[in-house]
Amino acid sequence: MTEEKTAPDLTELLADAPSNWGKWGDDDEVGALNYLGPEQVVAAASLISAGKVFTIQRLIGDPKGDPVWPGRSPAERTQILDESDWDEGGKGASFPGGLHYADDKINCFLQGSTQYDALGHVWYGGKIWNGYDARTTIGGLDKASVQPIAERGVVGRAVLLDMARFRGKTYLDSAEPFTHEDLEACAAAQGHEIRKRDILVIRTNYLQRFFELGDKFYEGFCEPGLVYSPELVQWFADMEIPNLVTDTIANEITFDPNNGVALVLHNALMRNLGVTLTEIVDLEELAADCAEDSRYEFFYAAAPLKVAKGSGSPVNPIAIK
Ligand code: UVW
Repeated sequence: MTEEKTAPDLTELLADAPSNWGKWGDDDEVGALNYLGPEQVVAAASLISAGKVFTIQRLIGDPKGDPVWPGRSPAERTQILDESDWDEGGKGASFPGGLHYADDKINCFLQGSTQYDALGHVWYGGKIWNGYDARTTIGGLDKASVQPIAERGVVGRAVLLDMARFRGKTYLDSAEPFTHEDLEACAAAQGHEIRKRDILVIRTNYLQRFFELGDKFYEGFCEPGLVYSPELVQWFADMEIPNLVTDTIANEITFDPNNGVALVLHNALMRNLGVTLTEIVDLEELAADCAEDSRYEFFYAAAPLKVAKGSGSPVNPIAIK
């Protein structure tokens, strides 16, 4: 993947963009998650009425394949011990009482499945979230790793914005853009509003194409998604959005159609505003249920794994209605 020759530098493009650096102190590592305090958690709990629970992680090690960012490889699960290890000459240890057990391990990118990105996962201009030096990432994230996000947990009111249904499509097209105004229009069509401090959960169903096309999915790779504009970034800042969750691999249009820059919003939202990003979720069952009961608001809880110095972590978020 190459940056277009004419693409401006992010330092130039985002020179006047809003920033939350320092807003929660010089030591902050969780950014806009600070918007989710006890008040938001208690209010979100009031959305639980039917007792319906949805887990929105994609399967790791799916026999049909795991969609990952180009250049990353899917998780590999290796069986270490199983019943055959207690056959004649096998490596299974003998335990008093006759215990046998299965063991396995996975070798995976921490961003290679449904995941939270650490705030220090992307940067430009030599600085990561909150102004920490990008050299603090060398050999592992000393600052703004996924660990503080995992220790805090993410709980709040979430709204599903079903952009695919809103546009009358099975899934959005490659490189199909949408804006914050489209999100508001989608919410209005669904019969609710987006409130301050809502966790935004956006459905494109784009990854269905991965399962339909196989490796061809990656030809001319450019996902659909939100597109950078100064107004969109200001809207996220004003709305105090803590967390953006999507069912695409990288949460935004891959290459900005206006300037060719890759992953502008990773930088404008995550690096600069501290908005946490959650990627590759599976929203199909939840979205079908929202369409059926016309309730697009729900209680959301997620805790990525506590990985020391990690730049991301797998997660299985839960939505409850
Ligand atoms: C990159 O940052 C390249 O990808 P992602 O956010 O999907 O981990």
